[in-house]
Amino acid sequence: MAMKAVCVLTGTGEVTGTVFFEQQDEGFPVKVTGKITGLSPGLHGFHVHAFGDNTNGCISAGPHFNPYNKTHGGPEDENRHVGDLGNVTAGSDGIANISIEDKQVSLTGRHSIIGRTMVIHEKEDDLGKGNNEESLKTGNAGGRLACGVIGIAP
Ligand SMILES: [Cu+2]
Ligand SMILES: [Zn+2]
Repeated sequence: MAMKAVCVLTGTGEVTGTVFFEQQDEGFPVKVTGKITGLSPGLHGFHVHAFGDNTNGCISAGPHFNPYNKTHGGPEDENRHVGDLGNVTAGSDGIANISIEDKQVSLTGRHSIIGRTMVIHEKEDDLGKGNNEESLKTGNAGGRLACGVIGIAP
């Protein structure tokens, strides 16, 4: 059986997006698809953050979702936050088409991402390779352009 989730991202600026998640039989990988518009061309960090709280905007979502207490990394790394989905790439039209298959984010179980927040960032995520302290926490991805709470989809 497939489990599906959806997230509508909004912020204080131009950036908006919709992201879809699909998981078959509680297994991996989970498919993440969708589109984000209004971005500057290039790479933008894309993560699941811990809380589904947007009361003071995207900042209320807290740090990257990290149930195993690891350091920040890239999606292909063993050592990463569960929420580390890496970067999405916007074209010269400011549109990022998302097509990711991830082996750690899950829509079921104890560490489900349902009810947490998806965030798109101002800058590129250095995937923990920036040689400074912040790189191992946030990937130096900068401000939070838009975000939304991940919810159960039909
Ligand atoms: Cu983030
Ligand atoms: Zn992280």
